[in-house]
Formats: sequence, structure tokens, C-alpha cells
Amino acid sequence: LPRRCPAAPAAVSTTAAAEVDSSADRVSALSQVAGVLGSQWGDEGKGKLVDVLAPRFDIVARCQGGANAGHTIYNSEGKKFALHLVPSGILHEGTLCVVGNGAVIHVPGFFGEIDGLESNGVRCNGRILVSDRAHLLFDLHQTVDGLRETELANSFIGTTKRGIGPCYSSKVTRNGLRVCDLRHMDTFGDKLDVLFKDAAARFQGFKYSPSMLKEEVERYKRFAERLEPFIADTVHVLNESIQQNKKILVEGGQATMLDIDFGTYPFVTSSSPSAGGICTGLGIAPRVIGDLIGVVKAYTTRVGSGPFPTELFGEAGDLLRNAGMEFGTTTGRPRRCGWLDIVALKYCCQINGFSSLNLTKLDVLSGLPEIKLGVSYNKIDGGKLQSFPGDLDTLEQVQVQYEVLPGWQTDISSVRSYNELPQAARRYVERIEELVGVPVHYIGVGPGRDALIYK
Ligand code: 2SA
Ligand code: GDP
Ligand code: MG
Repeated sequence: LPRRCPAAPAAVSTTAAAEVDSSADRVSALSQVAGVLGSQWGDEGKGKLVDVLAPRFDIVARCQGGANAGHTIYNSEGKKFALHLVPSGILHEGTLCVVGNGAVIHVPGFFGEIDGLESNGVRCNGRILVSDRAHLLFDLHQTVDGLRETELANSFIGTTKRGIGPCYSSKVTRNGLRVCDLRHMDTFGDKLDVLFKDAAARFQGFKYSPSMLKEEVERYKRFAERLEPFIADTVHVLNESIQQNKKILVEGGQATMLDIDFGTYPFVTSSSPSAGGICTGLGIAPRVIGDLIGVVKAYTTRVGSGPFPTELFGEAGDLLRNAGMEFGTTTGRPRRCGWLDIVALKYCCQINGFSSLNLTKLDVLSGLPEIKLGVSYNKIDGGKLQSFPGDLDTLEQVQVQYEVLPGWQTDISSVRSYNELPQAARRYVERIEELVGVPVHYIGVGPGRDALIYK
């Protein structure tokens, strides 16, 4: 494995005209409404692809999750931005960013993110719309997230402690507060009181006093005023935009393997990061959605607890982690690393019906003598599993069958056309396509905007 970490991207100069043409064709051919979704356990590099595609879209929309997401992108000068709730189209002045009804909003965190962007020269005011139907995530949800994790002791989920699970719990329990409730401050305190009392009744460690409620209501009165210009009926805005032939790119957070329904439950997030989440999280019809691009890392990472059949331990895992700089964008936690899991990827392709894949971080594998692909799962008592198991007891015991492919020894981070990749790298890409039956249209060879090969 390469010992050197991938360098931060240098400033991007103009690319060769022929490449611009082919990449422009590839991107213009994308459907009016398209999506970029994670097809492993998150951190595949969704933010980077969204940032690259955004100039060809009028709107970039988030449909689920909240500030648990961490999407790292770089502008053309090589300046780094770590986004959490703000969609990854924000660096492009002409793009409108929408945070849909399916997302959960921690208002102070949202303002903190906006302030950070504005102080770095990125205009946010007038460029972000937040759904009036989205649920509000309070500090109390974050406290409960921490208490719940502590209570789980050794079975902890390994959440980001951003309050995501507790906020979606309030939503489903039907006592949550929504962005539109900020317009009714007369009843806001009573509704919030229910949440405080719920938390205090459930957790001994949850300290609650009437003065806390009063302070929180006062704080939210100020937030309500500042948030007002961002609030919109985004269901209406998005559907009107579709009528007006505007192009919408949906940015997924987390990934299908962390989906509340399809992921490795209970080691999942509390939203729907797969295709179905686009309709429920934005209020747009399934028939308007065209291309869905699955983002898949050339190997696998996972942060948090839960089964990971192709995980590498010890030095092998450490080397991959260091080479790929695999540390959480939101929490800084080291990510667990392993080989690409074709069984899990095929399952994600089935669920989402990806039209193409973006294989990312291929550059990180340069220098390896050989690369393994986990191609099937055997049961402990023999016999091949026919599908990705829902039962974690089964999943934890599978024996992964690997195919071994030769590695390549040259640095590929400055390669910009598919044919210039070493033969072994092309073989790796093509074997993935053969095994999953979905074409790889984009290949990431570095974190920067230009470090992308259009195949
Ligand atoms: P949560 O906080 O309730 O959503 O956590 C539940 C599980 O979902 C995982 N999860 C993530 N996995 C990868 N990346 C995420 N975003 C950050 C990043 C993570 C970070 O971009 O690096 O900084 O640690 C993300 N968000 C949630 C989480 O690890 C739990 O397994
Ligand atoms: P996301 O949550 O899916 O948007 O991914 P993250 O931003 O959390 O993690 C992906 C990390 O890999 C970020 O630091 C990106 O800058 C970086 N990255 C994205 N694509 C590539 C690539 O092709 N090669 C390399 N070396 N890094 C990449
Ligand atoms: Mg991430």
C-alpha cells in the first residue's frame, strides 16, 4: 500500500478540450431529476460527485439525514469545505440548494455551517431553502443520543451523537416539532415541553428544569427570525421547478447499508438514504426520477459498530486507513477498512436500480501487490447464500469468498482518461462491472474536482 497520504488537490487549470467535451456529454445526458446515493456504509465520496455535477443542475437537494453527514469537497483553488446539512452544490453560485422535508434540522448547527461558508466567501443567503415540513432537531435530541449510546454499553451503535435517531423518533412518535412551528411561537414552548418531559421521564441522567425550557424558547425566538428567509414549501418549489423543466440533483447522505429498512439493522441510521427516501424526503413522484448514480469506494469503509464481512484488521486495515485518510468528516473517528464487498454492492444496486456507478478512491489502491474482491458469502455450515441476509446473526457468521486480482504499481492520481489507466486498474474496474452488472461511468483518482475519469 502507498505510505503517502493523497495530497490535497492543487488548483485546477483548464482541462484538455477533448476531455471537457466527453465529460460534458456524459453529464448533460443525465436525466432532469437525478440522484447520487451511497452504496456502501457511507463516505464513498458522494459530496465530491455532487459538487462536480452541480453546475449542470439548477437545484441540489438533500432528502434525508442531518448534520450526521460529512461531505468533503474542494473548490477550484483546492480549498477544502466539510459540509454537513448544506447541500454540496453550494460552491456553485448559480445553484439553488434545498433541504427537504425528510431531513432533520439542528438550527444552531445550520447557522454555524452557513457562517463558516460565508466567512470563506461562499454566499448562502438567498441560495438555500429549508422545508417548512422538516423536523427540528434540538440540543435535547443530541443529549438523548449520548445517553442512549451510554445505556447500550457494549452494544452501542456508534452514532455521530448528532441527535439523529432521537429526532426521527420524535417524528415517528408524532410529537416532534417542525420548521413551520417556528412561525407559531405562542404554542412552541408547550410543544417543546412535551419533548423535554419525555426525555426526563425516560433517562435519569437527563437534567431538566422549567428554566431550561424558557431559555430554549427564547433562543428559538431569535432563530425563528433568522431562519424565516430560508423557509419554503419545498414540495411546491421542487414540483414547480420540474414543471418548468429545471434540473434537480438529489444528494444522498449516509448510504443504503445504513438505511433504516435495508441496512444492517440496528447498526443503521434512522432515515432512508436509498432511492425510496428521495420521494418521501422531497415530495416528488417516482416517475420523475431518472438516473441514479451509486457511489462506491474501490474498497469498503464503515464508521460505527455493526457487521462488516470484508473488514481488514491490524496492519492491513491501518495501511488502507492511512492511505485513504479514512477518518470521519463529522466526528474525526477512524473508519474501519476492508476489501470491496460485491455481495453488499449487488444488494444496493438491486434496491436502488442504479443506472451507473462512480467508483471512487481508486488511487488509494495503487501500490498493492494484489487486490481482493469479496464475491460471495458462504454460510458457516457450508453452501452459498443467495442474497444479502437481513438477519445479523447470519451476516456475522458468513465466510466471504474472495477473488484475487493483480494490483498496479504506478501512481494514477494524475490520470484523466480511462485508457491511460494501468491495465490492472482497468481490469479491476471491468471486473466490478461484470460482477454487479452496472456500468462504471465515473472513476475517482483523487479528492479534487478534476481528479475524475469519465468512462
Ligand atoms: P447516526 O448518527 O444516528 O446517523 O449514526 C448511526 C449510524 O450511521 C452511521 N453514520 C455515518 N457513517 C458514515 N459517515 C457518516 N458521516 C460522517 C462522515 C461520520 C463521522 O462523513 O465521516 O464523521 O463519524 C455517518 N453518519 C452516520 C454512524 O457511524 C452509525 O453507524
Ligand atoms: P461522502 O460522505 O460520501 O461525501 O464522503 P466523505 O467526504 O465523508 O469522505 C470521502 C473522502 O474521500 C473525502 O475526504 C474526499 O475528499 C475524498 N475523496 C473523494 N473521492 C476521492 C478519490 O477519488 N480519491 C481520493 N484519494 N480521495 C477522494
Ligand atoms: Mg461522509
